[in-house]
Amino acid sequence: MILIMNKYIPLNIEPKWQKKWVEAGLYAIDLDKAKKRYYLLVEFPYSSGDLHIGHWFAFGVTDIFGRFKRMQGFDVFFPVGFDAFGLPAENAAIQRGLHPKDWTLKNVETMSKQFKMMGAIHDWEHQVITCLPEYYKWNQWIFLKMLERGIAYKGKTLSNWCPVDQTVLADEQVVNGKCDRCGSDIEQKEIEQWFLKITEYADRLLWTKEETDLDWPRAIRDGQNDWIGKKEGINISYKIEATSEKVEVFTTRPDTNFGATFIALAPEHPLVSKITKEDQKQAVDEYVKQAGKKSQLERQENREKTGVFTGSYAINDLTGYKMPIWISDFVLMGFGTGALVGVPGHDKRDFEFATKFDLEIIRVVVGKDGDSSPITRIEQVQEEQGVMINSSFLDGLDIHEAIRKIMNYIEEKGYGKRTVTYHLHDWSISRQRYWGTPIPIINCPSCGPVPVPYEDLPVELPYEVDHRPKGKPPLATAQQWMKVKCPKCNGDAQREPETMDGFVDNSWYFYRYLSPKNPDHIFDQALARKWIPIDIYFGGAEHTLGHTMYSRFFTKFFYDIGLTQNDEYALKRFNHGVILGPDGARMSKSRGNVVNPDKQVKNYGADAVRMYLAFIGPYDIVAPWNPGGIGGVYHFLQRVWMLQQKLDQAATLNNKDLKIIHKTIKKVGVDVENLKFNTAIASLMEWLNHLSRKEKISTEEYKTLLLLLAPFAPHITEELWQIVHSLDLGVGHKKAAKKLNWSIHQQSWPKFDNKYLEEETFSMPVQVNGKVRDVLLIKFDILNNRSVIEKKAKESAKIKKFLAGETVKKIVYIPGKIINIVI
Ligand code: ANZ
Ligand code: ZN
Repeated sequence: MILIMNKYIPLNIEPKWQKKWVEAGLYAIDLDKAKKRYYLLVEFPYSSGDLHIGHWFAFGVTDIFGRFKRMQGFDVFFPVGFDAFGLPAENAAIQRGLHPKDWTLKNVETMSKQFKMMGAIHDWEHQVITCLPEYYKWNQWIFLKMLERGIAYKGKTLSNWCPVDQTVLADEQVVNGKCDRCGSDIEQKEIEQWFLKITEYADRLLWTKEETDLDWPRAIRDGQNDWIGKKEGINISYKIEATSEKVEVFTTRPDTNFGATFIALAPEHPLVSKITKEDQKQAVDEYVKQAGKKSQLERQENREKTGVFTGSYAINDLTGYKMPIWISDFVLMGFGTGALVGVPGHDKRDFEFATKFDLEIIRVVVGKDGDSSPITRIEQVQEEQGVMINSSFLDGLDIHEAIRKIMNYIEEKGYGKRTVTYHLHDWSISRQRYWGTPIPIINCPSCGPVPVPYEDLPVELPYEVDHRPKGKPPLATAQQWMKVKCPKCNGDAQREPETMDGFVDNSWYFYRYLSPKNPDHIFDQALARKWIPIDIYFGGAEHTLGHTMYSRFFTKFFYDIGLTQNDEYALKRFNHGVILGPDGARMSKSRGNVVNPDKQVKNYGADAVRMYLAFIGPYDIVAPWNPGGIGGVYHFLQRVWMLQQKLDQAATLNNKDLKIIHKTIKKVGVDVENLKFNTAIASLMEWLNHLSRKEKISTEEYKTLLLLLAPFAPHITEELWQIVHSLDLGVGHKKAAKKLNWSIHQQSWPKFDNKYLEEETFSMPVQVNGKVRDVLLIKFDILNNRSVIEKKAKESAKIKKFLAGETVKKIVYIPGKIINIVI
């Protein structure tokens, strides 16, 4: 026996291998020369301070996948970086007197150190830190490009305004109508801001059914489509009685117009002041004031309807009906025309409003249930389908047909015009903050806003500012910095003191990863051609609407200006789960439930922590952190370690051994490919149990075990690999170490041989109209489960192509032999 039995002590091996891997440049890849590219992206972390268990979950588990892909022969690019601008840095400045820059860069340093303890294949050479001028210069560059094309523009929008802090607040910063910082009542105020015209891309951002080349979760596609909220309808104008004014409403259901009984305006609607009658004025003013205290978000919540009558009426041209004009905060100024026509019989919100204020309810649609009685209960409100009644020339038509007919009629008569509206709004990027990208604009008293010339980029953030100014953004206090000459007239001018929303930074960082140091270009176009779209993008489900959609918008813009050749940036998106705090709530510093894994790493090793995180459940699991199970995984690794004792070159493999080897190779490979890490680990454990029962194990099976385990537990497997090799080669092992492929992480993923799996599976040809189009591996134990077999056959990607748009006439299945689908 040549083996020296060391105990498995992770701390003795993990730092050692991490160092050796870096020295050997084991994971460095040349993006330019790489042959089989695989771009693995995980949402980069915010530079918040410490790496917590959530980061390990996001990056450690995906590293398993990356390592697996490497072993399959891919050149895996797995970069890291930091989303480094943002409010917490500024709060640290305000609360603890630390400079946001110092605070952030210190955090980056700590987190990088912690990251490296994971033993991942991260490519640090391509790191990106968004708060550095070499990065944010390109935010400014993009802004100027967008400005040139009219995609960036200055406009006004109603915003939540805190009169005490003199600042705009995001919806999340408004709590019960009050500023979350100072507690004063907020107002809705028209504020000038810089916008990005994402609405110009609304149609292109819509996911269509035909998009089959992108593998994005249904929930994201639907979520984004809902958010874009494309609606085709018509704007109808109604005369206001006894005035020369008209009120224009947007409706998707003009078919119901014979049942229209009121008009409702948003409280901010410009007509309000014009048409309010004297005796209603006081009530209206008071209502408008109260509505101003609610954020737009709060107004959309389902609450009891409120409103005030203006005293004026509009005339419905179709019926001559005098519709009272009300104002109500459930009508949003930012949607349609800011006014709606109320049809209480066929819109639930209108019904609630009408019942509350005793307005008339007229039925104009009979639904599936055949109920044509007067509508008195909300359950009777038929919104989606039915046949028209009480509607003159529309009577008897299906509502969809009626919509077309009445739209034509209204357009012919000149009462209105077809239109498309979107729920999506242009993206306001102005922030009255310090720790962000300065907007590259110079405000000149004679020329107005003038773009900073490209050659003057970046506009760097000044270091010295007052972090708590009243009534102006912090940058406005940096007087030296503010003062500039106007690039147009050379007169005295001032810089734009506002900074960009942090979502600008993270909308395109994955392009910069390709060539983070390139001083002349936003990114290397040749590399982008090769590496974009990203192969797989992991991140949190909370980014359905913001980040993942903004990134699509930026990509489409890059495409339009000829920077890239793809107008989508990721082939596949996977929303990973969330590790909650031990108390079951989302981890957050303020709750004090953030778990830092350093202690566990110290006790059990990075390998055990990574593997445990992959083992706790499916990768989209949402579960509280419970370190209780790490010990079990550690014990598993310990047993793998101890198996050395049983190594025997004379050991032979019997049929049972071979079967479990090949079964496990296959199972682990399929599972990891499908991101089912937990079940992959379970089958490794099963195999280990088999091995533990044996008296001797062969080098071959031990090596295979190590290879399968290598992506999960890279350190222990490397150590054992070296030990096995020295056993293999006797005294010459030093020579082996010098050989090119010395590391286990340079080996290929083992291949399985179907021969050993034969008893469990058989190959079943799948025919379509008598021609073999695919061959499926079927387990013997489901041989007689006809419906499962049929389903499998129909779901095969190859077969689907032939079935698309066809009707299946019959399916002939001969168990254990063949299946034929007749179309
Ligand atoms: C008349 C009508 C009758 C409507 C009916 C619906 C059903 P959806 O419903 O999601 O497609 N609307 C228009 N402008 C609005 C605003 N500024 N704030 C709040 N609601 C507004 O959205 C379109 C409908 O939303 C429009 O169609 C309008 O109500 C309402 F049986 O008009 B409808
Ligand atoms: Zn000027």
